[in-house]
Amino acid sequence: MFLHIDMDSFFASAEVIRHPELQGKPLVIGAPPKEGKGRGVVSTCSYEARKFGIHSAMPVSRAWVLCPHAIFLPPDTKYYQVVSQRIMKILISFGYPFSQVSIDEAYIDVSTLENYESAQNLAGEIKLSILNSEGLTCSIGIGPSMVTAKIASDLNKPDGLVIIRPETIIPILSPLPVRTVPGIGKKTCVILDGMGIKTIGDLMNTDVQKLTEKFGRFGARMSELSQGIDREAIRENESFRSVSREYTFEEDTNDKTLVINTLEILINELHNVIIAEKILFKTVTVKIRYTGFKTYTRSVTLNHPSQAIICIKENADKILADFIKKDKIRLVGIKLSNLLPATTRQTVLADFIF
Ligand code: TTP
Ligand code: MG
Repeated sequence: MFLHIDMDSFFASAEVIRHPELQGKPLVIGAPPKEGKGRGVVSTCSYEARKFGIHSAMPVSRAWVLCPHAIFLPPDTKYYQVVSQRIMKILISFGYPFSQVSIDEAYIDVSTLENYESAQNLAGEIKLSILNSEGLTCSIGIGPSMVTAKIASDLNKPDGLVIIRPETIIPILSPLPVRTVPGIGKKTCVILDGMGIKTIGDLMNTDVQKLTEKFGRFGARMSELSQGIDREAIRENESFRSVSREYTFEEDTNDKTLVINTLEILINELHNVIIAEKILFKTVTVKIRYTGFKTYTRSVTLNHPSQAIICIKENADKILADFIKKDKIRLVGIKLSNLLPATTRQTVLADFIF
């Protein structure tokens, strides 16, 4: 049994908290609209703005036409990350296996609870706790699998609480459009539509062989997901907090090239680990120990999780530049922390324009 927690209109609601005068107004977070000439997109918008047809990923120029009197604000991802971290801490504090999957959503595994009523009570407590401490509402879905919990959290937004029980999977999921299934994007939808598959019910009733012929392994996964079956288990964020490598030079050195090359080797090693373990990182830390054992560390935290080696290298080089001085270096180290499992959802997050 899983809970999926997703904050309501997250960036917009976070802005309302620090600008209470925006409460109840149509609020659009995104690139500057420039009186309709702006070329960027909408990150998100308040539910009041959604009434005008505005939604995430829409060109801001279109949002401007739909609701010129809306308040437009640029995203402040640093601030949203801080709020997000506080919310995730609240979720962790309930003590169940936990996995954050994007800036505003997480799963918790409540299989140890006796029944759906207990899960529902817990969800109520979580909602209250986030509301009391952050002033924000979220929507929670409860289901026998991660995919059902995720679908459920989206069914009654905002401030929703929806339970899908094993016996209600078919009646609840069947009428929903295939697009509702996490992982089924626009392109897949078009192909499915061409096969006459429009609803999750259609997908459930399609022979899995027909789907694998068209989509390969993903076809089989789609078929399972449509039945609410998800073999994914929570890979706990806490299971590893960081991965690191360090190297002590034979002789203390202030040879810049040697230090940079050594760090590069360590970075390559670490990168292999995170690829093999399918994890994303958000924080890069460089450690330097000088002759005499004086040790320094400095970190950079990214706005969103990454698996890119270039991200490690660029940040490490920047930090290192400050560390290479006249003093000789005894040890160099690199650490990646703030780790997340690389689930399918992350690829979606990485697509966001931050
Ligand atoms: P979502 O949870 O998808 O959206 P939301 O929280 O704004 O609204 P909802 O109530 O429907 O859950 O995404 C979380 C945040 O991620 C969102 O507040 C802004 C950001 N985001 C983007 O920047 N671009 C996007 O295209 C999407 C979908 C989200
Ligand atoms: Mg959300």
